Amino acid sequence: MATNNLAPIPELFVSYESAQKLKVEAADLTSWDLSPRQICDLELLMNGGFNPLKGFLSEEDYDGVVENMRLADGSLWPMPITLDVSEKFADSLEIGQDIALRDQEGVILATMTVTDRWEPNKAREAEKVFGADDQAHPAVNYLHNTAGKIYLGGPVTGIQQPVHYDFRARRDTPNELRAYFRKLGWRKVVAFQTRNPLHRAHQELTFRAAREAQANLLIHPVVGMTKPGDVDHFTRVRCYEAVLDKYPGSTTTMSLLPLAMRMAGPREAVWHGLIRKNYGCTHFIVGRDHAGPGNNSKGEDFYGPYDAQDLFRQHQEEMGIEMVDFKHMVYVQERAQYEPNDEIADKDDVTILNISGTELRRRLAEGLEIPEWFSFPEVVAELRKTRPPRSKQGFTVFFTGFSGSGKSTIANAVMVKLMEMGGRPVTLLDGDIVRKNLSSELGFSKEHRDLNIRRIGYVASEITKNGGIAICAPIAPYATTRRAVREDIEAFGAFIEVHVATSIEECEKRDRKGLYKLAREGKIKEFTGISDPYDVPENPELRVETEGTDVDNCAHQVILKLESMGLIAAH
Ligand code: PPS
Repeated sequence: MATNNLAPIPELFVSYESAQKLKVEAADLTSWDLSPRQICDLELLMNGGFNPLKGFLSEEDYDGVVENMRLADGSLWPMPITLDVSEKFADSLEIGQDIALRDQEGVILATMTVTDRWEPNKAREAEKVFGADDQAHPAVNYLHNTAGKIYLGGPVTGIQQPVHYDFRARRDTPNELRAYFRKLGWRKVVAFQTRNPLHRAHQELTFRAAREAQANLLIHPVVGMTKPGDVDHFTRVRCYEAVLDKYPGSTTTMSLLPLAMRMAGPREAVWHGLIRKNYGCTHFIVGRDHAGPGNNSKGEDFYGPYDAQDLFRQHQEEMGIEMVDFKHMVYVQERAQYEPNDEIADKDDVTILNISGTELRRRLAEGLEIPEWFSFPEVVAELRKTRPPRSKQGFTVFFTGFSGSGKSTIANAVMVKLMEMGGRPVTLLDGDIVRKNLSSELGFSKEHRDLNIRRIGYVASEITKNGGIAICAPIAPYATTRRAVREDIEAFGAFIEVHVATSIEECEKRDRKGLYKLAREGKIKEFTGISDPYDVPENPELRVETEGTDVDNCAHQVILKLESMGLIAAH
């Protein structure tokens, strides 16, 4: 591999003057509001990151990419970059028509001439591109459950880049990075792709990779979309900034890549390489299980640990970017330094230390020590700010059960006990109160109940995200809706489902509000437990029996559960 050719690469933008004109003209076109993932794809299409693509893939290109990683003209391209839309939108178009592509605020970013419209075989795409039609794979899940049914293809004319307000100085287009490398005389550049915070082992391995390739180093983290559950990019970028200071002066730089990852392992590695080539890099670090999606639905890995390296190696010559294998770096206590695991000759005589990702998350969650040999104090401090110990994080207690089961009474008692302890704000989202305020226009059909619960879930997720305690007490009769709310909330903190398991007979006997009588008389329709279904929670965090147990005791059970989960400090 020689040095890089840093001539500018083609972009899809028109000149500034043409863009102003086109923007006015495009206002009259039929518009497609891009999804967050499509915005990421469009940005890299327009700025040349996805060179040689000239737009969203045509059907012929798509078929080639899915089948054998090649565009119709034979060029290597492993990932389908498609504009998925609803059937209704697709049906409203004529082939050959220009459409405007808008961001989520309605700003026109580009126009596209629709040359192709087809219904893809998603099962085939999943099998070929991601290795299995298994929805445990985040991209397969996206393909089946988020992506539209129809794909549109056609060339794109770029008007403006998507607007980013964060870390502007750290965002570069391929041509901006190329110009930077040209200016600094960086003729060999090794890129490091990452979606995780960097610790000492990463700093060591990236620096070694650069030294081996006699190259400069580009830390090129993805800030578009990564794997659900990853540390948010704001925190990560602050961590990267801290690590950047640890490299010898002027050897290393960092730029943020607005890519939407697919976690497609081997194909993703090749895709990442092609993108870095466009950004002017000569070398690319590929690790064990590069861009791995985690386990499949049988609990096994989707790809072999070195499949990504193998596929990259097969294609690297054609790609024009060379792979540097990732070394698994471990800390050797006696020598107080990181060394590649496979180069340690005296393994039996030394102490090798390592902290796994799971162990790190546990230590953060419990506020335990994270040693200096593992990470930089600045990085740990940033992570602690975002992931405070569980006893300082927000959480949601979600009571569910029949009307009159005692949900509200227990929820009130729990609220008061938590307020007595202090430390975090507590909000009660009681079924009746929510229906008077947030959901006053809703009735009790399945659709309306779901909407009501999703609203409660949304408010609770915001409270949880901001470090508060949300206590919800609706009937929430449907398991699927409860699961969806759980997923929304668990992105930010713990979700504790409490089934108030009072039997329907007992609720009816108590009939505190006289509603059961009316329901039996048919004066209230769709009454849960009488004339409407209730899915009993299968695995709630806690089930409380109220028959023969007083309210104080029920509330205490909830408090004990919260303590055992580390959400409130033991007292
Ligand atoms: S849901 O299903 O979760 O949206 O219901 P929720 O918002 O908790 O509202 C339940 C309260 O509304 C009263 N009510 C009914 N409940 C069930 N079915 C029907 N048809 C109905 N009509 C009115 C009832 O008082 C519920 O209050 P709680 O506090 O649960 O007793």
